[in-house]
Parts: sequence; C-alpha cells; structure tokens
Amino acid sequence: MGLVTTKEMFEKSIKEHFAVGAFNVNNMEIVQAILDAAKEENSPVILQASSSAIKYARINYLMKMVEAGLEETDVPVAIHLDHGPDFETCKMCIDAGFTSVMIDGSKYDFDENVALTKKVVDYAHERGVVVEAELGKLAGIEDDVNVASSDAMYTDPDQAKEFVEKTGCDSLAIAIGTSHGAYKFKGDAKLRFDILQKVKEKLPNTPIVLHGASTVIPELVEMCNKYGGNIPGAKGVPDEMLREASKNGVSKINVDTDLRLAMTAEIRKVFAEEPEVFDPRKYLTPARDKIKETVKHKMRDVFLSSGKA
Ligand code: TD4
Ligand code: CA
Ligand code: ZN
Repeated sequence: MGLVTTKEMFEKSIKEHFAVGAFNVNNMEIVQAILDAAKEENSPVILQASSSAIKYARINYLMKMVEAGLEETDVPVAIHLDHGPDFETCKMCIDAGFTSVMIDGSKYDFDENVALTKKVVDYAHERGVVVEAELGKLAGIEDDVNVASSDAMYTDPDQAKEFVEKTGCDSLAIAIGTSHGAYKFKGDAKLRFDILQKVKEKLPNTPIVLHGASTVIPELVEMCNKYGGNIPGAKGVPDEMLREASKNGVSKINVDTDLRLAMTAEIRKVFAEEPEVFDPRKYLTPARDKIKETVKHKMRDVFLSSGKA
C-alpha cells in the first residue's frame, strides 16, 4: 500500500473500535523494528518524528529509511511530524514528503492556536497532507512549563468542537490526564474518560489522539535498573486503560518512552553481562528485537490493530 495519510486508517479505527499506534523513530533500528512488527501483525502504523528526532537523524535519512522499509511491506504506513512547534517546521516536513503533520499550538491561547493551526491546515490540505492539532495541556513537563497535574488543563469538550470547526484539522490531541515521559503518575493512574466521552459526543467523526500514552512497562524498567540503570518509581498508563481507550473512540496512541526503555534495557543487559563486547551489532540486534516485540504486543493486545491493515 505504501505511504498513506492517516485518513483511511482513522476512519476504520472509528468504525471498528481500535487505535493505530504512532511510534517515535530516531534511527534505523527503531524504524526497522516498528515496520517489521506492523508487517508481522498486519497492522496499519504511524511512524512519527519530533523536531529533535529530525535534528538528530536528519530529515532525508528519516524519509529514505521509511521508503526503504516500504519496499518490504504492504501495510498502510503514515509518516508524521510529532509536536510541530511552528508553521516552518510543518512546511519543511510537508515539502519533504511527510503524509501527516502535527501543529502543537497548545502553548498559545485559544485564538492564536486556532490561527496557527488554520495556517498549517491550509498549506497541508492543498498538498494532500493531513493535520493533527492539540487543545489542552498535558500534565507534567509540556512545552517547557511544568504543569502540576492537579491544575492540569484538561481539554474542554465545547471548545474542542469549536476548535475543530474553526481550524478544519483532521484529528485532535486532547488532554485527559496523560503526560510525556516515564513519570506520569505519583499514585494510581487516573485518566478522565468522562472528558473523552464528552469530546466524542461533540465530535463523533473526529479522530482523537492520546499523547503521553506509554505504559512504562514495569519489566523493562526493572530490567534497566537491574543492569545499572537508575529510573526508580517510573509509572505509566496501564494496558487495560489503553485498551478501553482504543475501543472507545481514541484513534491514535503515541508511544515513545516504552521503545526507549526496550532499547536501553537490552543494551544495558549486554553491557553488564558481556563487558568484552564492543561490536555495536551485538547489542543493537537484541535492542531492535525487543522494540519489535514491544510494538507487536501493543498492536495485538492493547490497541487491537492487528489484522486491520
Ligand atoms: O508525542 N509523544 C512523543 C514525544 C517524544 C518527543 O521527544 P523528543 O523531543 O525528545 O524527541 C508522545 O506522546 C509519547 O509519549 P510517551 O508516553 O511515550 O512519553
Ligand atoms: Ca503541547
Ligand atoms: Zn506527545
């Protein structure tokens, strides 16, 4: 099928009650692991790159790696800009062949967010590219400001409807209590599914996106710590909650932290157990395998996207 926008996979996700995983990519091993997982699970998939990923890997390398991967698979694949900070970055990605971009105007007030998002939508739609926008602030560190989870700015469902109508964005990221990184909750995980439901009532046909949705898989955290890491008390969104979200109107679920943990856990293990190893392939091979296994588990058991290609 090759490179596609997210339009059809999201329509199918709404009709058939599953979510599409959007996995952050930074290098070849990560791209290969995700695409191999999607192929084996026969699942649609979104590869996404943040602006720091683009700075790190360089946009031409990212595009060419994705194109290389597409030669080996028939599942629908979208390449998406994650958290586009401004119009220029979105334009650069659209011009480079991305099929989807996110403009993250959540740090601006409502009207400025609308205006910026609309500008990106106009440019993208003329070129057949779709746009994700964001309304509301994720708890924790978001846009370099620390939003305490107690006064986290959840998405207002009425505003969400007005925002989508005014901007014409194709999908909407909402804040219901998730946050980026490995420390999402102090006590029990709590998500505002009531807000998700209200947003869905107001916007039944708009694909909804969940950011900061890594599980922070306990076995991976343990493994990192066992082999010399220091990430105590890390906690994410339990699989069960993500499965509910996938069945009940969330179309796209973003995952980066769990892939970082998978990769680091395996590399640490080799470093700790085989200090004589200095061939990068000796530790990047198990790292890549672990990312693939992690992605497959999410597609099959959590997002329910396996077989939906
Ligand atoms: O949008 N994302 C991934 C954001 C990571 C970007 O970080 P860099 O700027 O360092 O590349 C998510 O919503 C994933 O959330 P997660 O729960 O995996 O942290
Ligand atoms: Ca944001
Ligand atoms: Zn995010």
